[in-house]
Amino acid sequence: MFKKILIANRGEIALRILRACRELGIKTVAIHSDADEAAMHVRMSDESICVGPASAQSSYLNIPAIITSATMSNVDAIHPGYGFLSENKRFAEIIEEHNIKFIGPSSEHIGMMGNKILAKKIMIDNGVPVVPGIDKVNDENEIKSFIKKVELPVIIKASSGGGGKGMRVVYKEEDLQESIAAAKVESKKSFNDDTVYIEKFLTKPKHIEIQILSDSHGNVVTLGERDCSIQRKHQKLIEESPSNLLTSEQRKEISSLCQKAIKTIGYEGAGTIEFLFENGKFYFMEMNTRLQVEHPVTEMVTGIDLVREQIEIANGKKLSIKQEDINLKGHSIECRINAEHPENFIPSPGTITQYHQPGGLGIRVDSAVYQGYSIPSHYDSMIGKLITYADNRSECISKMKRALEEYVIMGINTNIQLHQKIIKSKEFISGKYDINFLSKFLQFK
Ligand code: MV4
Repeated sequence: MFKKILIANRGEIALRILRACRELGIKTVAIHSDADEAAMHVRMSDESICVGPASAQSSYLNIPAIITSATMSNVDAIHPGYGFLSENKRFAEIIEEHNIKFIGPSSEHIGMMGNKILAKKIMIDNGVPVVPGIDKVNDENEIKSFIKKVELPVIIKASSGGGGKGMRVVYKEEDLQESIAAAKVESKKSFNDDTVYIEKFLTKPKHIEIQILSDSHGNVVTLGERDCSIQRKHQKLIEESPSNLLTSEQRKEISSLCQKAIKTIGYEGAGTIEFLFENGKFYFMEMNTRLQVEHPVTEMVTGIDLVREQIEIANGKKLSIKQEDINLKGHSIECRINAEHPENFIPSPGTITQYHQPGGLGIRVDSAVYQGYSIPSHYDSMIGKLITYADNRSECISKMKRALEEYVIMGINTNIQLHQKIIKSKEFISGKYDINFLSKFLQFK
């Protein structure tokens, strides 16, 4: 087994990885910025190294400083967490070149899925359903006949995109060329690549994603789905597993298609296959090649420690879990706790003057904050995740209600009150919400 791992991240996910390392008897090296000297991930690690000034660009994204830290501290592997460098092909490549194990897929697989047109082609070739679309945007006649077939609206997406950048929805045929041009400019600016493609725009889909684990020996398991439809400006707010709108047949069918595709491409590690789900049908959107923020809800309903599995897979171990042993049991919901105003969403850095986190059966808090901690202004506003688990969905919601009431965070604004309102809404309680729910809810509340 690895003796020492460098954690190239901060906040709750750095702690999550650190905890898995402890349980496996692996030493940890934390990296941090000037602004994170007092951060919990630094305090809890075996060693820590300052990699640069406060800005993410000069610290958590500073590849030379991170590689130097890894070499100097003699680690066997690097875990990138999520965000920052976790889906950076070049970072994975450089780590590979230094004979350090990147805990994640190969740089080739990161690059493959980073190219959304290529990712879609691979899924089509493997029988995974995708949104109808075309990847040539310079032939106006071809686009016109595509629109005739699928009908407006259509959406233009950046091939290097993700998270909504470089996207344009087209409702009228006369707006087409202008929208393509605008999407190209934005995409060039954001990703230095102006390749775009067109898809039929689904107006009321859910965002449902399938978690997979794949070892280096060709064994692939799927771990059910997460419904991540409650989001604002492409930031997820609440996620749950399973989705009460999926039948076990639908789950089995999409899972086995994902399993087959992942097996064929020889992918290694944890991964998530994202779908839009509308009128009972799945449409592949993109694949994430990292551990995701919302992984705990899958852990709760499967009983599988995803970070432990990632580390063991990276170490060359065969998956010990068989598909037939994976049974989704009970229900889990995650609320992302952000340091931001609950109504205007303005970030709220500052010192936490009082802190009490909820506890009890079926409550999990993944957070790196503590009483007296000062939230720096330089990074993401997510300061923790409140996860509840119960036998069924309605008990899980009751538990979440209770846990949110118990949570005390003073000195800063948080979105706890917003969560309380959402989980009381009839749309959330029914489970029949789609990706448009939150913006409508915020408008009419
Ligand atoms: C779509 C779509 C509707 N139809 N594609 C948003 C981010 C990027 N990953 C893809 N996105 C979308 N693609 C088609 N063909 C709607 C969205 C979308 C969305 C998807 C999931 C969760 C939230 C969303 C919010 C706005 C738009």
